Amino acid sequence: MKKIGLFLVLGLLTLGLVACGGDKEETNVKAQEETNSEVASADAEEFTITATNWEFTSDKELTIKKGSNVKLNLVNEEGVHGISNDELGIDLKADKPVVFTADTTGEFELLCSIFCGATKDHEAMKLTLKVVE
Ligand SMILES: [Cu+2]
Repeated sequence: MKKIGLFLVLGLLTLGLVACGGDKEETNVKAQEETNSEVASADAEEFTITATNWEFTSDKELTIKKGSNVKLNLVNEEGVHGISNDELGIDLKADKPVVFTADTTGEFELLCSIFCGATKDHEAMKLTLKVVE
C-alpha cells in the first residue's frame, strides 16, 4: 500500500514538472512576442476602432502618413467582428492590436473579416484608411 502511495506521488510530481516546463516555455515565447510588439509600437500612432452590430462606431475614415508606424486596436462593443485588408496585410482581431507601416499612398478599404450576420449587414461594415504623403 505504501509503495502504491509513493508511486502515485512520484507520478504526480513528474506530471507537475512536465506541465511546469511547458508553461515556462510558453510564457517565454509570449513575453518575447510582447517585447517585440512593444518595440515596434513604441512610436506608433494609435487608433482604437469600436464595433457594434453592424457598424463601426468610431471614425469611419482614418488618415495616416505614409511610412509611419500605426497601431490599430479593435474593441467589439456588440457582436463579434474583425478587420482585414489583404493588400496591407492587416488581420485585426478584437483586443489583439496590430502594428504596421503603410508603404504606399492611397485609399484602402478595411472590411469586417468575421461573418457577423446577414450578408448585407456584414458587408456594410467598412472603414476607409487613407495613406497620405
Ligand atoms: Cu462584423
